[in-house]
Amino acid sequence: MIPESWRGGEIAVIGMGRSGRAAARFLEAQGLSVYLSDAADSDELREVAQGLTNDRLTVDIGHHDLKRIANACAVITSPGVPPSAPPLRAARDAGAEILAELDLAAMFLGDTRLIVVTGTNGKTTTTALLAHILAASGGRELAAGNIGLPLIEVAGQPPFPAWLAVEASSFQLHDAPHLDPTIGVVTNLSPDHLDRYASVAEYYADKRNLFRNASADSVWVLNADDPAVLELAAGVAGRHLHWSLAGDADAYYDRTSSDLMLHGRRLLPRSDLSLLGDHNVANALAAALAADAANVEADAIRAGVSSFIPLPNRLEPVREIAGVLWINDSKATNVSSAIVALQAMTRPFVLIAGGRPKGDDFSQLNESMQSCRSVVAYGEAASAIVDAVQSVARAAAVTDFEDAVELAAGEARSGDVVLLSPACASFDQFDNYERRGQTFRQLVEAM
Ligand code: UMA
Repeated sequence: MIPESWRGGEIAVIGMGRSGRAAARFLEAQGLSVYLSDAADSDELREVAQGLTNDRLTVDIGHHDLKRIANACAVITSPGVPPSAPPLRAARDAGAEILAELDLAAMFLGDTRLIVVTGTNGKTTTTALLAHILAASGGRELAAGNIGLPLIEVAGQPPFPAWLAVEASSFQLHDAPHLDPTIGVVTNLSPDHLDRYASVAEYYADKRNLFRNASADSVWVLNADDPAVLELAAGVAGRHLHWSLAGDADAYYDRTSSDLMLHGRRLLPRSDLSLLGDHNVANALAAALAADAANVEADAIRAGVSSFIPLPNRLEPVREIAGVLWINDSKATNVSSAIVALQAMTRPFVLIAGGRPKGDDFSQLNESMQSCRSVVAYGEAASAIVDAVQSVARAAAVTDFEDAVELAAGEARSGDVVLLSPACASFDQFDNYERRGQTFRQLVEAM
């Protein structure tokens, strides 16, 4: 339902990425006046602006009209725009309502029950797996939010599904007062995005916004092995369910029989999972437990989990060449995510890491380097990575990504893995981590 006050003026949409474009289109289709702006300027943005502009939708690129934003009835923001950015500061100073694109969508999704997945790592795989399980129990496979499809696009295309898997980042949770998950999942917590947050506590505080509308009817699916997750959810209203890799819980991994267990019963053997690594067993337990809380039958959960294939860029096996398996984990844009990949290695490996550092401590990688043959570091973080790891592994620094791949090929021996798990953002040499993964895949395919 459109708030009446929104009809009296203009809605400002900040940022013209996927979220901003989709939000502007949605609002315009509701008959509202929209002012969309982006600080950046490029041929691509100009072209998109041309396609979007009409009587109700004005687009500015290359700058934000702060006065216009301050006078807006409401301001819809994109995840990549930090709260300290001038347009959001102007909106706040003027007392305008600021809502994340995700939150705007939540206002319009009718009776759809949301399963919202957040956490530092594993949330995309868990969300995709949940969507796959929901599809195995009938309906189309649909996952939205940080995973790539802006939630507002789903809100613009009724009929809505009964249940929907949504990945939410801390950025999206920052301005999400309407988001009210029927089921919420927290995969794990560790320091991340310290280029945007002044402290880890600030980052966790945004994650805690998942619980903002908690009530006795809410269900929270939590990682029992992660004290930070348990602390985050402590005292939150609703039913708390837990999964664990370490011991008994609502869903757990039985290491003796190698089975995934749900409410004390065998759900499926680990060998039925095509995902690599213990962290993916955790993701599967989380998704299974959330699906069970959404009343999905055990048979559909089993069918969904066992037919799920790894997502691109997340420990994605690309190709085996002369006994060397090349794995693309470009999604590992922070140290904790790269550690998870290192721990999943069952063969000696050559690690390719680097890109733009996000303030993480690279020496944390060292504890998981026992079977590392060598490290090839590239990009802006190259020398920092070499300095941090050279006490435990042979390490070399190069500038370009392509050179890193070539050097890694020379380092690896038959039986090894070459693992791209950068522990850094991609932005020094690529538009995003997907492009970095795609380039890796292409280079490996061309060998
Ligand atoms: N901008 C301004 N003014 C500013 C600052 C930025 O206009 O002061 C502009 C930028 O020029 C840019 C736009 O704002 O054009 C920001 O767009 P965006 O970064 O929010 O990009 P979207 O395409 O809308 O993508 C976002 C998420 N991006 C981020 O959170 C950085 C996508 O998550 C998400 O898939 C998409 O919405 C749909 O929901 C990506 C991501 O990297 C995958 N997420 C982070 C992560 O997973 O670690 C959180």
